[in-house]
Amino acid sequence: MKKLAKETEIVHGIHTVHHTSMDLVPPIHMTSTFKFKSADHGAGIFQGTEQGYVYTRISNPTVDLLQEKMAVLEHGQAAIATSSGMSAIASTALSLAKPGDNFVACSTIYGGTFAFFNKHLRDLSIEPRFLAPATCYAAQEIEKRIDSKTRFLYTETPSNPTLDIVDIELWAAIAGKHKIPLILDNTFASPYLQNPLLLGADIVIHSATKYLSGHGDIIGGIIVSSKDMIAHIKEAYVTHYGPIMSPFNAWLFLRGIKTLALRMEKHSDNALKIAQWLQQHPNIKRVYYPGLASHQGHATAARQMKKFGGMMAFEVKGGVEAGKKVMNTVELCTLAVSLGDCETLIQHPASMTHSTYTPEERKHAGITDGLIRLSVGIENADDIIADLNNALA
Ligand code: LCS
Repeated sequence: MKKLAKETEIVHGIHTVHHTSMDLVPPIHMTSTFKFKSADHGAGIFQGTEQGYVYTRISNPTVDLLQEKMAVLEHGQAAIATSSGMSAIASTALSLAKPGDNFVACSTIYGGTFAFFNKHLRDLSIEPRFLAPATCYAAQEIEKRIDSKTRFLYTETPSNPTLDIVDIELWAAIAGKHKIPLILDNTFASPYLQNPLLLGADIVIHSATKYLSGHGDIIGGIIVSSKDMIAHIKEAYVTHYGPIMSPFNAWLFLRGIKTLALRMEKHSDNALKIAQWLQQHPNIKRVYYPGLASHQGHATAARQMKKFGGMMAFEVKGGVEAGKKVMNTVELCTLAVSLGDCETLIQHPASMTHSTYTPEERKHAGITDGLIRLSVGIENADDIIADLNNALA
């Protein structure tokens, strides 16, 4: 078949047929174990001389379909679906680094990821070497932190919560030069807006909880990479520690992904309109959105993303107290963490998603106390603007 457009792959994009009943939508294989035809057949599957399923912690047909779809959408060779975005990150990091090793990461990342790196990996004597946002653009600064014990580079773009943009090709070139993998958390962009593996990244991670689900009802994670890397992460971590996705959730993710293109178009168009409106509002101090020409990473984002996504942040004049008033006054925007849902969500990083940082660490990462993060939904943009306008007044 001729190469399919992204929207078509999002709807189709699976080549395996595991069933014979001709369903349009594949069934959910809710089974923990699978029958063997004979003792020899079972032994053959274990040895790899026969094809077949054994046990859902190892693999499951419904989860396989999601993994195959994500490998197609991210242009990788294989994927692993995990129980959460955090377990995707933990599985990847712990399969690559051992006590005594280190890795280099931007300091502006999801607060849960930062805490995992800064506390839990440190406790295991795996050292994170963090870069402040301005230094994430400087090859020299990144390379200065790499030595013979550096096992991977890690970054998000756009970043949570300040929407910093990292030049994926620059980071990939450095990773390639030092023969270490570049892990890229593509949660904010989704595979519809950005494909890091095509730009040289080695491993893509998603908190599937967000845009891949799109409906705010499930938690999950995805790792996409080469066949060899995926086999390594499975063998070194996932199969033995068991942070796998349930077949039921995999089925819901397959359902959510079908509308990814439509949703990302609407999220992006709404966000751009709202960012432009906020930027000219007299009570707004600063807007963080890569779609604005004033954003430091605008040109890079325009090069590596199809549109600029549904996430933004802003600061209100009057600091933390004025920001609190906005969050307590909005009616349509929902005060909640998470992101990527149909509903517009608003939250305060310093006291919520990024309260895992100390005030000094937040300063280093460029996360101000007055910053408010908005996950723009797919409602009518004018209704969201009217709600914000009322709250800002
Ligand atoms: N990566 C990014 C960029 C995230 O934003 C999150 C969660 C994760 C990984 C972890 O994924 P999870 O285990 O939650 O599926 N971000 C959240 C946020 O900003 N608010 O609530 C969760």
